[in-house]
Amino acid sequence: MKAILVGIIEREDKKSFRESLEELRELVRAVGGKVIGYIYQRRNSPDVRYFVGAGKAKEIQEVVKGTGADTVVFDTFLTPSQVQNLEDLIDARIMDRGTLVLEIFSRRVRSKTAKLQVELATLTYQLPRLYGKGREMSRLGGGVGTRGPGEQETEIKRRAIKRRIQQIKEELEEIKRQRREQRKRRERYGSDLKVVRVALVGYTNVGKSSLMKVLTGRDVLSADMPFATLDTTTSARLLFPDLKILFTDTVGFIRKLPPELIESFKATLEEVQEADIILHVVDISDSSWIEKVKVVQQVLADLSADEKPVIYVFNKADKLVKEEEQLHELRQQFLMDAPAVIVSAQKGWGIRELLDTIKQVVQQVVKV
Ligand SMILES: Nc1nc2c(ncn2[C@@H]2O[C@H](COP(=O)(O)OP(=O)(O)OP(=O)(O)O)[C@@H](O)[C@H]2O)c(=O)[nH]1
Ligand SMILES: [Mg+2]
Repeated sequence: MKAILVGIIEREDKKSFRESLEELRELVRAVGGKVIGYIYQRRNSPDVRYFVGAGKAKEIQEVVKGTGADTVVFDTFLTPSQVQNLEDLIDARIMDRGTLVLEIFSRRVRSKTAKLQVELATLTYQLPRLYGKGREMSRLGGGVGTRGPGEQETEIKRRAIKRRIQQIKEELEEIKRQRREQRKRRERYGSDLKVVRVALVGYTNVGKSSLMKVLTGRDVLSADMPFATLDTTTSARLLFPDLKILFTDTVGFIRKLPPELIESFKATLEEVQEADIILHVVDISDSSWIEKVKVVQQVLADLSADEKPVIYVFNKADKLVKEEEQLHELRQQFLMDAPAVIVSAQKGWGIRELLDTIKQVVQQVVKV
């Protein structure tokens, strides 16, 4: 994939515009693509027809021709008609943040649940975009740009998709039910043993899985790329002789995540909704960590999990100081209106303090 990225600067918000495009570049890389150029436009609101202005859209077509780019990725969620208009004008595959994130997810999924969730998200995303010549379908299917057959066939496809969506929803409902059963069984085991559920949440690539490994010894995948984790893993650790903590590692969030995706991942994210305590993991070596914290807080609110007790875990401290003894020097910089601990999952720094903080919060949450 040779891609050109397109974004608009709304108002004077240059910083978030730049960060958003940089992130989009990482997402293109995650599907093995290469970014060969950027095109942007300042405007107060997106154009209804092309997202960018008509003149700019023509310019994109020129650049595509000149550079041999095969894909144009828009840093937004395009409407179905915008996709069609752009495809009519530009001789390349048109993608937006939604299709790109969905493509990453479809390439990464392994487990049955995650596969179903991604398929559901993809179909839900496709459905309203399936119209006219049915081109959208072949495009999203990653196939060759075959011009689709016609209205009638589109209608047949729509019905098939709807049926499949219904089927997946039922299967996911069944999986949810089984997970609930499992949770109950885990909790019942040993009646004098108290169980507290702690969910690790955070922006993608901040180190949730690395922390999970340090906290529970469970060998989960961690990697320097967006969305390494697509399924939840739960693992236990005894904190007091009679208190078991169930840690759950979850899917990372990202700004402008397709709503269809969050909706589809509800089976997985139910672990977050059911948690007693949230560990909100933050990468403090990232200069835009505050914006990312806000994104995560918003998703938690969408999941109705924003009222739960939170512990902020400021990770990757080893990128800011050389030794564990220097962690306290960072404290002034990273104050929150909730308990916060500075750690390095990679070096194992601050883990003792993190466990102590979890204990304290547990004592407030449940009577131990
Ligand atoms: N320097 C440093 N790197 C870290 C630390 N913790 C994690 N990393 C690195 O950060 C990258 C992402 O780590 P993961 O644990 O996969 O992050 P995640 O939050 O689970 O990411 P997703 O599952 O993709 O959302 C990996 O390359 C890790 O090695 C840390 O404390 N210090
Ligand atoms: Mg992970």
